[in-house]
Amino acid sequence: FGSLFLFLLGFAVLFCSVPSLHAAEVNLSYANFPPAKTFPCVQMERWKQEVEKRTSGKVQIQTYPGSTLLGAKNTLRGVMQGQADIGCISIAYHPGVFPLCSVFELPLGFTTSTSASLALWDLFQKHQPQEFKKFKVLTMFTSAPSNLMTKTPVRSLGDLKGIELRASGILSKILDSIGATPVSMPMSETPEALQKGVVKGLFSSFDVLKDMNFAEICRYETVTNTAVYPFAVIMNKSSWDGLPDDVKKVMTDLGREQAEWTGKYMDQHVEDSLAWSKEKYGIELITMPEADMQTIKENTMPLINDWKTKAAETSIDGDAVLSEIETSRVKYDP
Ligand code: 3IO
Repeated sequence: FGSLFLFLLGFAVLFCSVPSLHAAEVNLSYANFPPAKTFPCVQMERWKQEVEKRTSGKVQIQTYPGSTLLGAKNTLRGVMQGQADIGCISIAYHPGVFPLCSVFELPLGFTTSTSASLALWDLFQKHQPQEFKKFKVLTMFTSAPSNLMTKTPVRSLGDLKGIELRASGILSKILDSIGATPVSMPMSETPEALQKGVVKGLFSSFDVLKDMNFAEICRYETVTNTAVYPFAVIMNKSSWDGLPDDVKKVMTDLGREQAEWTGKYMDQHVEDSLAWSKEKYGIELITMPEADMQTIKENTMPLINDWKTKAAETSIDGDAVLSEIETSRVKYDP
């Protein structure tokens, strides 16, 4: 009986200690606001897998999509305070907070997420702006160029007059400048606003037709290909400082690659989403008259000057920044 007891005891000790032998040295939480299927969460899972693989399991990352840990507007503060180690933010949800990187909410002429994401990453690397000084920035990327997704057809700017559309940040100002009535809110609040009729459509990239199932309610898609939404993946400073050097290196080396991976995923996914939406809901893709496209260009020009004026208040040379971005656009845009 004694030996049976010892055998069971030994078994219990072994059983309890084995999981801890395999536990990672570093455990990190990663908060994201939109649903798991959307591109910010797809890139989050890819980053998690790459980091876990490249650190041979030394690092384990627990991901929290769909605002299960922190929501769209409190991720910034939550990561600063350490409620999550890592968080994904949409820069447009924080007007005035990012005087440099908000430049990517302007209509700069990027035609893909890949080129805009790489240009944003380069800009950030070059300037290491004050606006992110409380964080370690792990990667950045953008949405694809924004378009109109609406319940009723928008065939010309006339059809846009006064209709309430969801956007955020400077993209809301773009809508205002072309006669729509912008309602600013995060992507994660948009399904309810569309459902209740608070908004009649939205201004974002076409990936969400599929990933948020907006094609069901917004059957008309008007191509404008204007500004993108910039994103940043931020890490709590003391969580970062506590990482072993080899882990820091893995994450640092991944920054640009992740920006490009996300851009490429997004550009392909926009195509997939449009094809899916046509097939499933018979959505109509609308092209604006050339004259209206010209009007959009002209009406949104003043927003560039508004940005420059704001940037100047924090000693940012807006003209220099815009010309660096233009150089990147020529280099990266297809
Ligand atoms: C976006 C945000 C969350 C999930 C999918 C998305 N596709 C494009 C965007 C950009 C956007 O509209 C936003 O609100 O940041």
